[in-house]
Parts: sequence; structure tokens; C-alpha cells
Amino acid sequence: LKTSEKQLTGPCPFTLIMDGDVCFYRELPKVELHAHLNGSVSFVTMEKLIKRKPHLNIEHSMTAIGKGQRRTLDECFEVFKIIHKLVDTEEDVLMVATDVIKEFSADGVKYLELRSTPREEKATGLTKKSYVETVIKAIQRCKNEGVDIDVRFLVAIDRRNGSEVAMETVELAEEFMLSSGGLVVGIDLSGDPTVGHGRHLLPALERAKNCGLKLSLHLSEVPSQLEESDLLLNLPPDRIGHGTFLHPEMGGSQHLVDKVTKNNIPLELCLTSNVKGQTIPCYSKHHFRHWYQMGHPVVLCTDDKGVFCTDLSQEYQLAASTFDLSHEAVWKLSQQAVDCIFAEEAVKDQLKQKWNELRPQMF
Ligand code: 6MZ
Repeated sequence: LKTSEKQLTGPCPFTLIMDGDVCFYRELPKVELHAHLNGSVSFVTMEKLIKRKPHLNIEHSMTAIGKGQRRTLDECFEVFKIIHKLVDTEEDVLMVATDVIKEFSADGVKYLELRSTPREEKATGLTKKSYVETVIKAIQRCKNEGVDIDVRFLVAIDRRNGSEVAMETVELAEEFMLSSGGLVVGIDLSGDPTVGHGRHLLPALERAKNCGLKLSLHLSEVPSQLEESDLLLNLPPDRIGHGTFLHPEMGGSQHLVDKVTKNNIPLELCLTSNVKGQTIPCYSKHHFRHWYQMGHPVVLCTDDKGVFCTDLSQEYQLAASTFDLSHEAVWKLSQQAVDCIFAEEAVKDQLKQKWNELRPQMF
């Protein structure tokens, strides 16, 4: 078996045999820009949550898509509902966010943008505001403990909840952008792509843009969204999540590609998520190929490392083995991701310096 095949058939990335090549990807400094908090909960953290709430009768097999398994995107969204039942107090959110940040750091991620949908849980007193405060607390806690990772937060709009909630979410993000000392940097538009239409969310997204929040929008994650993508690309967003069906080779159009390239909008690409969620039939047919060949900025990401049983090192290794990338090309890919972050220029400069310092250890 090639290393990539060994990984695909292995139980979870954390139990991989660390051969030389795996070490390269672990040690590679990385930037993670597309990680949904509740989709990123690891096996270990999930066990703790399940123990806290035995009455829910939730088993780990219900919250993760393991080796060789596939789910429809619909089924993936059912998984998130189960996880949300397990994460419904401030204490849970704090533990989950702290663990996720530390796990990304242990995987060699030096800069992380976490995203999450603020949730209210009447039964436990969790409010949308305390939800965001708690994620920020986790980020600050990790920083104080000296965890080697710079973390920012994108407040997520779940498209299912409509225009009013979208506007409230932007207002909340705006408040925290001003009070969090630069930790809240933007808005994510996510949720089940088959529900709702982006046109209703335009006023909220325009407001976000006007007040200085950056925009990362899930676009064309399923084939039926081309008209919506065309409309939302007019904003334009600062980054695109997935963008699976934008390219003509994937059923999109040159017109959409031109809109993306004209504004040089980076794409956040999540290989395992797309294969396990069955929007892409196999790794070799991933749209990474088309955009990478064009020289367009693409950033490899995990999406939901817990649900899809992956980590960022594994995603880099999969991209390399599938698309025949040299270590040098992989290095460039991770380095160029720095240009796509939402934090201010000074942070970019610090990261670029870090990459330069780490390079001699890698080659
Ligand atoms: C679209 C996704 C997603 O916000 O509770 N989410 N939205 N496409 C995807 N592809 C698989 N994966 C996750 O994390 C879970 C939420 O993130 C969004 C969904 O809204 C999901 O409910 P948070 O931390």
C-alpha cells in the first residue's frame, strides 16, 4: 500500500504509523481557514461529551464518518444536529473549542480561523452572545497557556435560519469585532446548501462587508446553486468555501470562473469532506486540479475534521499523492495560504517570517 492508501484505510489520523513522509506533513507549518467548530470535535473530546450526557444515548458511530464510509450531504447535516445535542452548555463550548485549538496546534497548524454558528439553548441558559464569548475565552485561554497557534474567529450564518437571523448574526459579529481585540475577523455563510436562497441574505452580507467584517461564503457546494453563486460573487466575498461546481469542467461556467479570477478570490478546498459527503466521486476528480493548474489561490482545509475523521496534515498528503505534488510544491501551497488569512498585515508578516525560519528544518 502507498502511504495515502494506508491512511485512507486506517481508523483515524491520530493512530497513523508515523513514517518519514507522514512526518513531513505533520511538521509542515500550516494555515487552516475552513474549520467548523462542532464538526471538528475529535474522538477523544466526543467521548468526554458522551460521558457527560449518557441519557442522550449517543454513540460515537453517530457523530463521525469513519474509514471507507460515505454519507449524502443530507446525512452529514443530520450528524451536526446530533453533535449540537451534545454541545449545549457554555462548559461544553469551552471544552470543545479549547480541545479543537490544541489539536490543530498539535497537527502543525500555526494559524487557524475557526468558524461557528452562535446557538441559543434555553434549557441551559446558553445565549448567542455567551456562545461567542465562550469561544473567545477558549482562544484567549490557549494563548495564555502558550499554545503555538494564532487563532481568529468567524461568526457563522446558517443559511437555513433566514434573513432576520442573518442580520442579527452580523450585528453580533460587529459588536465582537469591536470588543474582542481583533479576534473576530469575519462572517461565514454555511449550512445546508439545498435550503434557502442567498438573495435573501444579501442585505446582511452587505452590512457585514460595509462594517469591515471579511466574508467567507460557501458557494456552489451542490450543482443547483449557480445562479446564487453568480449573485453572491458580486459582493464580492473575500474567500469562497468549496466552490465545487463553479468551474466549467464541474458543470459551472467560464463566466463564474472569470468573476472569481478577476477579484482573485481564494478557494478553501476540503478534499475528504467532499469525497465523504459525496459531492465529489473520488479524490482524483476533485476540483482542486482545475484551480491549482490555473495558478489560482487555493487553500487546503479540513471543513469538519471530527465528522470526516481527518486532519490538515492528512489533507496535504492526500492532495500531494492524488495530484503528484512534490514536497517543494506542497511547501509553496502551505506558504501561499498565509496571503489568504483575514487577520491584519502584521500577522501575515509574522507568519511569513515563521515559515522562513522553519524551512531549513524541512528540506
Ligand atoms: C455547509 C457546513 C458544512 O457552526 O455548529 N457546516 N455547512 N457545508 C458543510 N459541508 C460538509 N459542514 C459544517 O458547526 C456545524 C455547522 O457548520 C456548518 C453547518 O451549519 C453545521 O450545522 P457549528 O460550529
